[in-house]
Amino acid sequence: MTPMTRRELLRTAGAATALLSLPEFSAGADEPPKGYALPKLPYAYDALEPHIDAKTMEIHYTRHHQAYVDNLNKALTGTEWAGKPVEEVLVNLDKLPEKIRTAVRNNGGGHFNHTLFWQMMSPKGGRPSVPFTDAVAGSFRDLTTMLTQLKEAGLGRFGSGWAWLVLKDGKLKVMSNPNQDNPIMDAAGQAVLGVDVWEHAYYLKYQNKRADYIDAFSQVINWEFVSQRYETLAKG
Ligand code: MN3
Repeated sequence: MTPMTRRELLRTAGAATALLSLPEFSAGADEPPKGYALPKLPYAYDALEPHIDAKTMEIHYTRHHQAYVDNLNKALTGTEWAGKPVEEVLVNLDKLPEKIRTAVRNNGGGHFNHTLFWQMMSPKGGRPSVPFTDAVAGSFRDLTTMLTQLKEAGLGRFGSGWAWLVLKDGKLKVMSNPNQDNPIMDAAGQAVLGVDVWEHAYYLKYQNKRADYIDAFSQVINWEFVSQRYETLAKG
């Protein structure tokens, strides 16, 4: 094998450096990166076993969530909305060009929902805070009743979607949305807790038994995160 000339070596090293420093989203050469990126998963793929299996977590995160991120970036590239906080984009869907509106609704919703969803679960979920417990008691009698309603909403969703615990005008309520819709899209409130009831979230382990999956989900809820989220949202 011919040893590399100094010139070749420099060229190769330069190419490698350029590749590494490539922004996650290719804007113009002088513009900062404007794209969305997959957030870091706050635990290992197998951390929620046996309730949520490692294979499902890995595929859900690296393929499904990644696809929402990639397609959102693709849809928004070259528009004034590229790089805006995803929440801001989702509450302004009616202002987006019509030809990208559906793609942004689906993929922006997918990115936003899953970013929340990963944080709403944890191997050590802690306990609901007193202010959150009181708010749940005010709207549902108790936590168990709220979780039962959340499960019913998830089971009642035909096809793919989400069941949510939502804060709207200081009150907590349960609702469900189709596809990757989030309550903020229709000004229905802010999601405090949510469960993904797309088959991709549970089929490998639970097959068609969505009820068993929702029960398992309720075992890994990150009550500390959910309580904090409630308290932050309640302050307005
Ligand atoms: Mn999903």
